[in-house]
Amino acid sequence: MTGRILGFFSLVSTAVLSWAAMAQQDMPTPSFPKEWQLNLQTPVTSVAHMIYDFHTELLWITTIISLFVLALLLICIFRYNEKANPVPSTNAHNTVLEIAWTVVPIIILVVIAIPSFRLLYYMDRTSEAEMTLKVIGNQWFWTYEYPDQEISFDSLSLPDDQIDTAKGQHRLLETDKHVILPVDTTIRVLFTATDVIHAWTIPAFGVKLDNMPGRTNESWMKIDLEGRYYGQCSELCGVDHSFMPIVVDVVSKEKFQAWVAKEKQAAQAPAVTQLAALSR
Ligand SMILES: [Cu+2]
Repeated sequence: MTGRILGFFSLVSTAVLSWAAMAQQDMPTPSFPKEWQLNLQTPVTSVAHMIYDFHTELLWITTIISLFVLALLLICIFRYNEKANPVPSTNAHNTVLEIAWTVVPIIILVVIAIPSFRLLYYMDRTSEAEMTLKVIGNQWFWTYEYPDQEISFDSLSLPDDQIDTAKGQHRLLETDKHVILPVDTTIRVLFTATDVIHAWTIPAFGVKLDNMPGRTNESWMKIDLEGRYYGQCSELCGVDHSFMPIVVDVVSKEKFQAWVAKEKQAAQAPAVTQLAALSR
């Protein structure tokens, strides 16, 4: 009997392991940076899209201001140098001009501030989360908890000698266990830490928030596209700060449910196996 129980659970654990291996096989990486790429990583959440658009808007504003200042400088250099303009003007004040160069920058700042605050409040939190992911920073690895699904695990960086570039793996960006999340689902993300400040960051999701020991920060994401996404700890947290990569596999809702079921089974298996061993 004991042998049968053990056999059953070894079968289950083999199935779980092979499923885990399958889940970590090559997936599309829609947002991975390309060589010589300009601009931000391809956004895959509404927040990341809004950050991208806001960044583009700011780039236009700063480009126009820079060109305007450059034009003024060139006019000064060529039209008002000593040779071209031997008798300089003695004007010291111009009321209209002074009002203009005070009011115009205020208008520009307001034009920047309104969408900036709108975005800040939009990305702050969601009231309609379908699930929660809790991200805990440790020196120097991440712990993930899925409170609704009652799953938790640690995710550690893969050392260089375990990186298989033939499989499309990247040095300092791979982890032994991936975060699995469902596509098209509003996910509340809670951030905290056990020791020092870390920052969980996925550029493609537009998520970057400090994991503070002793408090919980909150954000959210709804990922539009299935695939594998990479991130890194973005708060200097100690000597192994650069060894805290993040890998998120975004899968269909069905695959996510299947993964949840397997994880729960895997979590229960060792306890039952121990019991079986005790009863021998
Ligand atoms: Cu860190």
